[in-house]
Amino acid sequence: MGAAQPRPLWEFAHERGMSRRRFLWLLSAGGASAVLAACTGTRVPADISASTAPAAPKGSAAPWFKDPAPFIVRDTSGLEARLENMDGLITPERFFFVRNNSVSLDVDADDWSLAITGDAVPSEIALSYDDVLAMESRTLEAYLECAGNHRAMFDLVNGEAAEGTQWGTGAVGNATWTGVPLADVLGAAGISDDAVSVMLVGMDIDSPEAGFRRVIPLAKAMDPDTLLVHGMNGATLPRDHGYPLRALVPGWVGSTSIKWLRRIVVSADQQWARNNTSSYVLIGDAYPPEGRAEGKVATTQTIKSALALPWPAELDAGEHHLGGYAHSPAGRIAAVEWSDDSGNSWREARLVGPQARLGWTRFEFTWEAPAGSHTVMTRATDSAGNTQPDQVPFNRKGYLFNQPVPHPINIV
Ligand SMILES: Nc1nc2c(c(=O)[nH]1)N[C@H]1C(S)=C(S)[C@@H](COP(=O)(O)O)O[C@H]1N2
Ligand SMILES: [Mo]
Repeated sequence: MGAAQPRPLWEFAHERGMSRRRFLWLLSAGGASAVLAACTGTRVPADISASTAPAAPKGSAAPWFKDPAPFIVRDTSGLEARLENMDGLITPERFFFVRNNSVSLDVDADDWSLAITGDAVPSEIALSYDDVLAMESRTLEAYLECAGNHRAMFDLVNGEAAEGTQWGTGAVGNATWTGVPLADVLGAAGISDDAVSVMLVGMDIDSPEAGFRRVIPLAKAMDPDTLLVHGMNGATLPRDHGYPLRALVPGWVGSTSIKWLRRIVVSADQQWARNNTSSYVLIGDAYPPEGRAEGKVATTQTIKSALALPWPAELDAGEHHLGGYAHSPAGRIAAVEWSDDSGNSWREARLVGPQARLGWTRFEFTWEAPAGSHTVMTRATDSAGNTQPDQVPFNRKGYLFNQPVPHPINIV
């Protein structure tokens, strides 16, 4: 008699929470090894050479359906945008970065609901997709950035490597988002006067707490700009970005903008979860711990700027019009300066309008490129007076690096 039949791969993948559609896609793209890699969360090596990694490395599984070709594939959970693909202010969906802590989920909106619960919700409610769509929506332009954007610079610029996906400068995008203010949903549910914290919970079954989640204070939840988003850039929210419904918490680290939203828990107490105790926490000598967190909880983003160029860039000698993007959670960008002498002297770049209140800004300047190897740095200042600092104290998980980035440019 032969050996026992191996268990069908589909059965194994299904038990690990994989959808049939994704299973078939992985199988066709990378065979059984791709399916297994996705099931077991195997990581592929990071790729820092931004200009030559258009597709997923061989044998690795891309846990998304979006075409990875325009992106830098950092590992199986991240598609990093190439800012050089962009010229306008709105990032098209095909160029918008993806960051998944587990995998992109296939959610059937007809079979989905959003629960509003917690000890500060006297009578819990559930909203269907149609219920959400029937509420009044607003549209705003806002940038969305991963807390780990620029993480590779802790190593490349300061010589001290941080843990985690070694993002360059492309874990950020700027889109128009259409959604219902979270405040209206909380109003519809009816929350008690003693409510202080709101936890947003996603559907990811693979994440450590079964549901990727983040807590925000009531005031941020009631901010009219904090949305439950069902539309992106004028179309239905795509699956990789959280269909059918995601949170958008402008100005806060990207991990707060929970995708594939399932549950909102309102409490009269502060709530703690992995994403405000050990993850998305600045851990290091300069960051005293707060509450139950191991360090300082990462909440709002910091002011940053980056050139829209490959890393490293190669240009011909002569005059170039270089461009890039700057953004701050604290207000519009007031100025961007640039330097080609390691920050000894700075010149003013042009800001290309119009600037949305919560969006990013494009800047441009003309550079007469001499032959040889150079670095060009940019430094933004916002309307509140914040400027990118010369030095950011190290934190173990590499969040919120916002020193001016020395962008390598070879003139050939
Ligand atoms: N449910 C869920 N929401 C999530 C995540 C996730 O893994 N699961 N990743 C977060 C992180 S770390 C970031 S930076 C943003 C990225 O949003 P995007 O993939 O739409 O660009 O989504 C956030 N929301
Ligand atoms: Mo993130």
